[in-house]
Parts: sequence; C-alpha cells; structure tokens
Amino acid sequence: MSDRARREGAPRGRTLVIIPTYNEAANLRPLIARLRSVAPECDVLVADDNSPDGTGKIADEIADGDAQVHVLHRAGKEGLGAAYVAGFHWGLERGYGVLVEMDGDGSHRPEELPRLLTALRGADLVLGSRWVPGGRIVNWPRHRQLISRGGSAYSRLLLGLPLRDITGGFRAFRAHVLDRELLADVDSQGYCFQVDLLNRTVRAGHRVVEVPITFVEREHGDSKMSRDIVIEALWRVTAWGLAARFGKPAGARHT
Ligand SMILES: Nc1nc2c(ncn2[C@@H]2O[C@H](COP(=O)(O)OP(=O)(O)OP(=O)(O)O)[C@@H](O)[C@H]2O)c(=O)[nH]1
Ligand SMILES: [Mg+2]
Repeated sequence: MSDRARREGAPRGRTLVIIPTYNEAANLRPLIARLRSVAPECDVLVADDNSPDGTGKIADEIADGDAQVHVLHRAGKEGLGAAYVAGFHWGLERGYGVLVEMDGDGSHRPEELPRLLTALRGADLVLGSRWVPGGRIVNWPRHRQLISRGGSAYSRLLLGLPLRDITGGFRAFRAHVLDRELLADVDSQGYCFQVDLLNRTVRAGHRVVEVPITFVEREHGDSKMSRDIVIEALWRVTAWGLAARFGKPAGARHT
C-alpha cells in the first residue's frame, strides 16, 4: 500500500489541542469549556509561558478537575513558536495521532474544530482559513485585516505557496508531518513561525487543504502582536523567498 493510500481516511490515534497562552486569564476557562463540550474526545494541552496574570494557575485548576486537560509550564515568555514546538514534542512523546494549534483568546472557535478534523481525513494538514470563500473576520480593525491579508499575499508570492491563509494559527496536523527534523529547523518566534512551519510542510510534499473559518477578535486581554513581530515576519519571508529563488536548498536552516 502506498504512503498516500495508508493516510486516507480518519487519522489514527488520539487528538491533542495545543493552546499557547500568555496572559489569557479571562479567556481560558470559557474557551476550554466550549472546546471540551464540542469535541469531548480531544485532549487539551495549555502551553503557558509563566503568564504574570496567573493563566498557568487557572490552567492547573482546570486540569485538576479534568483528566483530559494538561498543562505545560514554561519558564518565561519565549514566543508563540517556541511554545508550540514544546507542545508538539509533548504530544508526540505521548503518541497522539493528531496535533491541533489553537489560540487561547477565543479568536479560533472550538465549534469549528470538528470541521477541521473531518477535513483531515483527506489531508496531512488542514488550515482554518479566513481568506477562502466562506471565511470571515469579525470585529477586526481595518489595519489588522490589511496586515494579515498583506502578510499572506506577500508570503504566497515570495514562497510560491498555493494557499490563501498562510499566517493563520488554527490548524490540524497529522502527527507524522511534525517530525523531529522539521521541528528542529523551525526557529521563528512570532507569526512567521506559522509561515515557516507551513512552508516546510508544503516543501516536504504533504497534502494541505484549507477550510473556511470565522475568526473572531478577542474580547478580553491584550494582543501580543507588535511591530517587531511584523518586522521579523517581513525580513524572514523575504530572505526565504530570495534563498529559494537563488538556489539555497529548500530545507536549509534560516536564522
Ligand atoms: N506560551 C505563549 N503563548 C503566546 C505567546 N505570545 C502569544 N501567545 C499566545 O498565542 C495566541 C495568539 O496570540 P495573540 O496575542 O492573540 O495574537 P493574535 O491573535 O495575532 O492577536 P490579536 O488578534 O490581537 O489577539 C494567544 O493564545 C496568546 O496568548 C508567548 O510568547 N508564549
Ligand atoms: Mg489573538
């Protein structure tokens, strides 16, 4: 049986939803309650970077009352990418068959997770997408929409990725995509972590599909989006695009 045929149909194994958090105290309880109610078969891992607002403690309290919720406490704020990589390793070591990325601020609606998981029957990676027909953004100011749309368009062009939402972070992976080598190579901090991971997944030949989602602006807490994060994304995507064009191997490590 070919690799492809073996991967058709429902992925094997349990599903772990990884939620990176930094100061999401007001958001975490309602979010996990919604998630556990719409996808009770999924386990949850909160990857908290020692949030000053006590998010880690709240996560511990939730985990105390629910054997399917786990917490990974990290020493300090190291960025979204580092938290996800640690979360992926945690899940892979425990044999999960599917690993999901989801924000902890309510922007990614747990109610849409079952649709992502259904689409994973025919793919290695499913992207929740704001920029395919049916995708929507609720309550985002115009400048955020422009940054997000522009970031995706720029990345698509420079990296030659045939996808619409390249910076989004609501994603479901079959575990085999996230091999050690790939994770070791991903070293971006901010949003371009998502671009980097997606680029490497596509280059490795995996099947990626997009399903429309409605992305809802956070109601509580502050965004961690900063000018530095946008600048990091811009220069890295430019460097990757130029390297791919002028002959550096696609899998080369970029720093
Ligand atoms: N563990 C960890 N989580 C982080 C870090 N930075 C951001 N996060 C989390 O990653 C998720 C996405 O971050 P947000 O600040 O919501 O970024 P965003 O969604 O692009 O920005 P907004 O739309 O303004 O909310 C949230 O759950 C954050 O708490 C970090 O350094 N460490
Ligand atoms: Mg957010």
